[in-house]
Formats: sequence, structure tokens, C-alpha cells
Amino acid sequence: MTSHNLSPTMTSHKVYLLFGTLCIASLTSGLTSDLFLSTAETAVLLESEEQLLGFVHQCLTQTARRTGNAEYNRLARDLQSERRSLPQTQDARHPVDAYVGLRRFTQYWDKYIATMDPLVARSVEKSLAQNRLVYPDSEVLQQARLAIVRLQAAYNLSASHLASTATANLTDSDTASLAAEAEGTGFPLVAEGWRMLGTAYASQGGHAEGELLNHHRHSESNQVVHETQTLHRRNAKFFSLCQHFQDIDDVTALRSEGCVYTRGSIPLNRWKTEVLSRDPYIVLYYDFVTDREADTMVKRAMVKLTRALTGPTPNDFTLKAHRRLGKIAWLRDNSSSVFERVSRRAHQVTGLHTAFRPRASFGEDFQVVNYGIGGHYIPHHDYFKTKNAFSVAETYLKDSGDRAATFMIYLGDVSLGGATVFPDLGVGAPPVKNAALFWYNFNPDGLRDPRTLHGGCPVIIGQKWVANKWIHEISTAMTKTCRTSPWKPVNT
Ligand SMILES: O=C(O)CCC(=O)C(=O)O
Repeated sequence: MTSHNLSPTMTSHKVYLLFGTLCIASLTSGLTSDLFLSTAETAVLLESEEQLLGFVHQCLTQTARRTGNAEYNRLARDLQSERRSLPQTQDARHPVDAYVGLRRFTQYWDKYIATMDPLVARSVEKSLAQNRLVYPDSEVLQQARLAIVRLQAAYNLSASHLASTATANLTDSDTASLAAEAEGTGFPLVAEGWRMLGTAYASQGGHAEGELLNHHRHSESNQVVHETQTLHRRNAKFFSLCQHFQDIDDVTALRSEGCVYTRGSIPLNRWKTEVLSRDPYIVLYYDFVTDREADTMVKRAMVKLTRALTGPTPNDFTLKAHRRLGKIAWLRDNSSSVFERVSRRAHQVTGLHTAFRPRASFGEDFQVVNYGIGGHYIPHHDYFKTKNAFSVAETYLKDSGDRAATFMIYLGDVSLGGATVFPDLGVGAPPVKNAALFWYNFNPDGLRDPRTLHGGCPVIIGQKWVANKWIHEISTAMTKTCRTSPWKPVNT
């Protein structure tokens, strides 16, 4: 499976231009610690490493000339040798690789950038900010460590397994700080795994391999299982389903009621449909969008990403909760012919109107979500329990009712992890690029269906892109008949 590991918005040409300006004063704003929530943004930053070092080298030699201080020349030479030993490829998809890459950046800051005129520091930050990037600080690193520890707990991953599958090498001080992070967040046995690995490194005078690592993996994993059970007790079913779907990469191995062809409202169209549950009705439509449509949505969302918030109603979505770790962007149907076409197609396949209307809209704007490493969405319902939940937040949703159905498109594959699961039903779907998952949040009687509790599993390797289209009650009211039986697919 492939994934979007490079930013579609920042080409290598743009990265090249990143540090084109010298020493212009300007401070960046922005939430640095949110950087790790998007693998796409981390990847762009790591891609610019060589360019950044070139720029800093130029500043060091200029400063040496201006001040006559030989120390700057020494630093410039050190930096050149670091530049020469940069890894051939920068990989932000594996948690350990992304962490090591970001850690290097913070070291450059301490060692080279902070030693010069503050204007240099500001100019580095400004160049990045122009491309919606931030310089990683110790908070970003801490978030990266936390993501690693949470992934270990969620998927029962040992320290040695993580370290041995990465391309980058961890240092003793990395293993020590990962151990401290795990200890501090209440995962003492995960911490022990990192300490044991640190000891193994030390005794081998480098990086432990082979048998030693296998030994650690074995002895650590049972303990991690135990911790997962106690610390993730409240979402135990969710995490165990996530583990189950992590092992599935052949979609035919899905627990499903079978694959059928669905005819949409246009008679010639037939959709390959995996029925995951009949009651409540949950289906996966394969090849719902084309690669080009998916990539366009990703590209357009990438430049608008902001940290996803949650809250009791859309009127007060202010919580930066751990329940939802990802970034979002809203795309209106009529802002692109691609979005309009995809929205119309969702209508054709489901039989439910999805179009935007300035008042009492059938559907919401597309909400594109990007999850980075460790990004997840803990189980929740898409509907709101409050009446008039949308009355203030968005005028176009006034009088449209609640979220009666969800249409969610996978805009990319995920290398590992990131399934969507329904813990009360025991079903789920691995993210399959271009497929769309559809379900009703209400039952045919017009009542909210609590069995639709669902969540997005943590991403282990790569990143995840989805586009949600929530369809409101006003749309289902037009197609709903007075039945009490389960929903039936349209025109199958
Ligand atoms: O990412 C997923 O798989 C689920 C997303 C979701 O539930 C949501 O955005 O409401």
C-alpha cells in the first residue's frame, strides 16, 4: 500500500526556495506542538533539512567575517560535516524515524542557530511560517515521544520492535527520554522496555540487534498487554478491534456480510459494495473516487489544516482533547468542480441528497481530516444529543436537523493502523484508498442509533486522510418511509 508521505502542496521547488531570504525579522505565531499531528507537515519540514543547513552555514560564515570571531568558522565546519552525513532519504512515516528527524532539528537550533544573532533565528522561523510550517521545539519532541508511547500501549508494540523496524538509529539519550516519557505518563512497563533497550545499546557499544532484541521483545510484550488492559480499560473493545484490523491488509479477510453490486440512482452505475452490517446499515463502496479526485481533495485541504477540536455541540467546539488527535480542513461543495462532483456521486449511490444549500442544507461541507503518527479518534457518535445543535455554529445548517448519516471517503492508504471500527458491533474497515464508508446514524424510526459508536484507530506508520460528508435529517426525511425495519440499501 502506498501513502501520501510527501506534501502535495510543497514541491521540491518550493522547499528549495524556503530559505531564500536572509535575516529578516519576524516572529511566527502558531501552535508548534501541533506539528506532529500531521505527518504531511512533518515530512515537508524534514525534506527542508539540507536546505536549512545550507542557509545556516551561510549565516555562520557571514557572521564569522563580520565579527572576526573564529568560533563561528569552527561551527560552520562542524555544520558542513553534519550536512554531509545526512541520511539519503528522510522518512517521516515511521514513528521512530520521524522522532529522530525532529530531534536533529532541535539540536541544530541549540548548537548553531541560537548561537547567532536573534535575527537569524527569526528569519528561519519566518521562512518556515511562510510555508505554514513551524520550527520544532522541545514541546513537539515531547508530543512525538508521547505518540510513540501511546502507540505502544494501544497496539502492544515493544520498544525493541519499534527501534528495529526504523531506518534511523536511536541514541542512548533517546531511549532514556522515551523511558522518562513513558514513566511520566503512567506506563512504567513501557518505560522499562526503553531502559532495557538503552542498556542493550550500551553493552553492545552501539545498537542492539538480533537475539538480544528478540529477547526483549518477548519479555516486554506481555507486560505491555497488561498495561494496555488497565490503562485503556475504558476503550478496551476499541483498541482490541484496532489491533485486529491492523493485521488485515487483504480486504477479503474482512468480517463482512458479503460483497454486492449497488445500483445508484443512475441506472448504469454499479458500485462494488462490501456490506459490513445490515442493522445498523454500514457499507463500504470501493473505488468511489478516482486517484485524481482524492489527491485534489488532499491538496486543497493541506493548505487549510488546523487542529481538530471537539465539544458538546458544534457551537462550542473548543476542546483540544486527547480523544481526537488530528488536523482538519473544511471544503465547500461549490468551491471546486471536483467537490461538487464527488458530493453528487454520494447522492447517487446513497439516494440521499448531500448538496450544500445556504439554509437548511442537506449536507455539511466536506470535513477533511489528516491524522499523523499516533493520530486517532476515540469512539464517539456523529450525531449530537442536543436539539438545535447547529443553530448558532453555521447558518447553512440551521433547520437541517442532526447528522442522520455519515459518508466518509478514504483519500489515501495507511501503511499500518488507522482502521475505522465500531466497537459495539465488532465491525470495521481498514482504510482503502478511494473507498467510502457509509452508515445511518439514525434508525428508520427517526431515533438516534447508539450502536453507531465508532472511532478512528491510531495510525502506526504513515498518515491517514479522510473526507467526511455528514448528511442531515432534512435529507433522510425526504427519502424515509414509515418503516420500523432496518434500513435497506437504495436500489440494490
Ligand atoms: O478516521 C476515522 O476512521 C473516523 C473519523 C470519524 O469518526 C469522524 O471524523 O467523525
